[in-house]
Amino acid sequence: DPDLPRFRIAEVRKHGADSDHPWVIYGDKVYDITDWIPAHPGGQVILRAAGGSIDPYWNIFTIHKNQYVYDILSQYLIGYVDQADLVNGKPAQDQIEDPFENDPERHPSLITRTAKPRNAETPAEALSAQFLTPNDLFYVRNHMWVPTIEDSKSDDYRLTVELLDGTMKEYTLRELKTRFPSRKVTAVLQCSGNRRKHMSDDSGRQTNGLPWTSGAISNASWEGVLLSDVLADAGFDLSEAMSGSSETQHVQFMGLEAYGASIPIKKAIDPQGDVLLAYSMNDKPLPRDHGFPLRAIVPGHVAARSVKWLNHITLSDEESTSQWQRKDYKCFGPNQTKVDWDAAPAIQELPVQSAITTLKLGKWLDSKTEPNVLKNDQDQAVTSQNPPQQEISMSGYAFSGGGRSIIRVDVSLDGGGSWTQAFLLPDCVSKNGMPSPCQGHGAWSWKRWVFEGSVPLNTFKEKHGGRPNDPVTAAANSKISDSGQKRCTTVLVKATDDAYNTQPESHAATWNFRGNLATAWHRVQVCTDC
Ligand code: MTE
Ligand code: MO
Repeated sequence: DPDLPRFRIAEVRKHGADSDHPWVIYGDKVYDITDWIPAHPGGQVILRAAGGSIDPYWNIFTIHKNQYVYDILSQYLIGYVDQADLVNGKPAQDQIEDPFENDPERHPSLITRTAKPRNAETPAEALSAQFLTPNDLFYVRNHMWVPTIEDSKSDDYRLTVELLDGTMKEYTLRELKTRFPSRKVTAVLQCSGNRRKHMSDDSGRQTNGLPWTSGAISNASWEGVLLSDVLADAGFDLSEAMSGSSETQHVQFMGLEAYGASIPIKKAIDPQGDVLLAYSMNDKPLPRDHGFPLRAIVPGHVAARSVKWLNHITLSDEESTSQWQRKDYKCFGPNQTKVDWDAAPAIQELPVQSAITTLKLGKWLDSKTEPNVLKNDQDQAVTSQNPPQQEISMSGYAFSGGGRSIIRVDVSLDGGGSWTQAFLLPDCVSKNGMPSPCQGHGAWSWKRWVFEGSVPLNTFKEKHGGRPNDPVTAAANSKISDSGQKRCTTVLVKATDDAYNTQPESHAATWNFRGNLATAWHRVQVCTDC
């Protein structure tokens, strides 16, 4: 409609989130979204775009790129952006807000997979160097921008809890900290996409999602209050739920930027489940990237359920309706590429996992000539020449979900032909009168393992293509020159948990098109030019 008015962008900016009539720009059009806000399925998050362009947000929430949504928006058209503010028919790039501009600074050693939104893995060396991953090296998985809460206002940060009957109760962070006993729980968070790159590389089949190697997992000590204490205070009947007769089946968590997920009520009320509303990480306030000022921690479950920037909890008879609950974080068979999402359950407890995170080659140990002992069926003692041996040392992590502990880590130096056991570090044992650093009722933390051994020269076979992108392989092979004959062997690791669950041999067998739960034996090729 050419008769509609034209607005300068400066005018649109006055209609921000705090105004009575929030406006947004889409393309070169201006919309008054006041009446849409209460009906917007994503809730108030739409206000994030108010006063500016909605395009960069729809690039994040791609679900909006759909005729149905355009039709809704068109009802709210009030005018156009003034020609003076347009370049090639669109607002100039410098006029469009960057949704990520207030994201925090990040440690340069994190391995960035995407910058906006921020997705970065913990560097391999840091994974096994310490039992508790330092906050600034903890992997980051953000679907959207990092919400900004000022430090000075964090005690007034509000969490609302809504029961099945609609009853609402509100808590400030100050109330949570003062009215409930604080708890510490040491727990791993692992993304369902950890090792996805191994799955696609080893199976030779593409997967959808970020190409994480072994670093979408970290371990920390979390402090907060028990979810079950807060639910009880809000009026939820824990004993009814314990008896299994509550209509409430799920606890839905919502984050400030519209991320959402849920967990079964059974986990939430389990007195040994240790589900926290956490405000502290490794004895420091939660960093912004990890959910400041409040996040859920659901130990033993896939990290997608540990919702950051938590501001709303809903008790419900159904799961969260978010795509991260109903789609995305599910697995299907290797043959299933067009799926009925509802046919598979959402990932909750994690399966058993392990990885090699450091690998060093040491000296060649000289060949030894050893006299053979005379055996019964021999009439002559012979001396045998033992081949030289390549020293090798490795370390890594092993972890299982559901609080199941790791009972054994098996290592092979010859591609799975023979096996030996790695040493499990006693991280959770109290030392010198000091209490154990592991808190909580389950084996929520990883076990770090180390292995020292040697590989006989004749184990190395002629070279068959390396995996130069794997940081572990690259580090191990950095001593090997590119020229000349190479002989390689594959070292690998697998772990077993206390239910005797163990990892699958191949990624091909558990391949799924979303690349979730890549837990096959971690293989690393080691080469020599001897
Ligand atoms: N919570 C919110 N609000 N937004 C998110 O994008 N990502 C989830 C989960 N909680 C996410 C979230 C996913 S998929 C993972 S793996 C973990 O947070 C990552 O937690 P971290 O960044 O602290 O390692
Ligand atoms: Mo994740």
